[in-house]
Amino acid sequence: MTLRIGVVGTGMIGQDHIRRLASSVLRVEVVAVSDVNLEQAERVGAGVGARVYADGHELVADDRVEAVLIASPGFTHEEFTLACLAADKPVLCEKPLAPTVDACLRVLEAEAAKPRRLVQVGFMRRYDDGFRSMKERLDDGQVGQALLLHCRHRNPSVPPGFTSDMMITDSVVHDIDVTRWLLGQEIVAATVHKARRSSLAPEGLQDPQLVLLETDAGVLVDVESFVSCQFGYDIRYELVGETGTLSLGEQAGVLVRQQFRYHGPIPADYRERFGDAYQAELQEWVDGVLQGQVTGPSAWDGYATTAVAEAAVASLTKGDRVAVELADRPSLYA
Ligand code: NAD
Ligand code: ISE
Repeated sequence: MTLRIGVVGTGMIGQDHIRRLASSVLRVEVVAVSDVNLEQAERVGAGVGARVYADGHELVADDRVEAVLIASPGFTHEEFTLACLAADKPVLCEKPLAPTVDACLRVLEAEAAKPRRLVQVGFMRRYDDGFRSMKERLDDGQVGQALLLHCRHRNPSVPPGFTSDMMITDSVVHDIDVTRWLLGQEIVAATVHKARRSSLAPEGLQDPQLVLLETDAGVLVDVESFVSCQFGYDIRYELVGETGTLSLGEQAGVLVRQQFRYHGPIPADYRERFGDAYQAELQEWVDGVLQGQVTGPSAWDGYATTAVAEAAVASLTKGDRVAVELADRPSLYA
């Protein structure tokens, strides 16, 4: 069996997903691509023999397309996800599910009326071997109950136009999702502190920031968001439990010890660091859809993450602790 999918958005991550789907993900064929940048879509589509659409809605309506991957910018996610739901087609939507709480709630409402889940959100860290191992050990009781979680999220640089809010809505959303998934708890408040600004940060960017999250069980989570760190893409985690700690080790491949020194490579960006996680995310999504199931990060996870991110952005603006109020969880996401 082969799943025929369409991809909306042929930019940076869309091309990375399409290349992976065409080369190493099994039981899948990219039959259509879409982008408002038609020239780019035609070039990418030609590379995999896919039909090309300027309008993503035409791609969703194409009978050959059985499932959709959305890799266009966040502000387009609501309309394409709703179109997939209306057409009863499974959809893997890149993060965020939608940029505002209200937009996420509209998606939740549309999906909650269905007999089964169709929407998955692209929180790929849940598919990373290191993160999975941390969760297995925590759930296994190896370090007792979680008390604290330290997260470091460093990017060497960001594209022009990246804002201080995006350090939360584009980057820290991954740490918010990992926190909820790893601990199995909801986040009830966010406080953002502005650190001394790096002289190398793009003009106007408040970089770095320290985001403090509180969970409903009282676990405190600190997230360093630093997007102009210069030296590489650096993701670190340490969970402090009652009887021990769980640390995500270096992911750099081979560490060389030689002539009284040791050294190793640092990933350049998330495509390199999380390449295996994207592979597992796509393969598990394809296999699940072929079996009529969508089991990865849900629209509820997308909604809850956006709600926390919105609170954190409000805290960045106001300087205060901001509480997170979640809607009632529909039974589809029990
Ligand atoms: P990008 O700007 O490189 O690509 C987006 C593409 O979408 C562009 O080619 C643009 O022309 C196209 N587009 C814009 N409006 C469209 C529309 N209405 N219909 C079809 N195409 C449209 O951005 P990117 O970095 O590839 O990010 C895309 C999405 O993926 C974002 O939501 C981003 O947050 C997410 N992302 C996720 C990860 C991850 O690690 N999970 C990494 C990077 C990006
Ligand atoms: C980017 O959009 C991603 O999603 C990456 O995973 C994240 O690490 C990076 O900070 C974001 O800008």
